[in-house]
Amino acid sequence: MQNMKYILILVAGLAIQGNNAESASKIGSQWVEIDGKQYYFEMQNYADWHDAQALCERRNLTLISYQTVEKWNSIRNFLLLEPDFDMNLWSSGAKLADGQFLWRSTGEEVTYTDWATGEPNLPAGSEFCVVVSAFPNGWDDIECTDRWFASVCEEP
Ligand SMILES: [Ca+2]
Repeated sequence: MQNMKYILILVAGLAIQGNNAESASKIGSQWVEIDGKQYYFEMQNYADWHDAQALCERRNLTLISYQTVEKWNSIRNFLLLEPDFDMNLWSSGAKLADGQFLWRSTGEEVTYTDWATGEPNLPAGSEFCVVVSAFPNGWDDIECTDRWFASVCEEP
């Protein structure tokens, strides 16, 4: 039954692919094309932040970075329509000792943010990695090693 559902989603995805640059379509069980870019949604292997990076690198990909509101909105809107996908996902966001956040996959400073209410809360300098939540909406700095989440990879 699960396979049938994926086939139906795949067919529906192929039907809309190419009609609209902003469309999102499923091109495999976990490869997804959104706004013309391919992402790998790692939904089956939960990992801490370091292992999530390794899972992406194993595919010659990197953990996702959200440089713009458009990119974050695109991923979030896709997730909100995918009940089988996790809403909480690792990003490449990480905090330096001085409290500054970087997208570790690209080395870029984090400029656009969508922190959840009260975040980042920097408790005792223990939360150094950024998980994003499509619902309820918002980002959170959390422990890199103690928590296990799904993740999204992108091409470097
Ligand atoms: Ca936090």
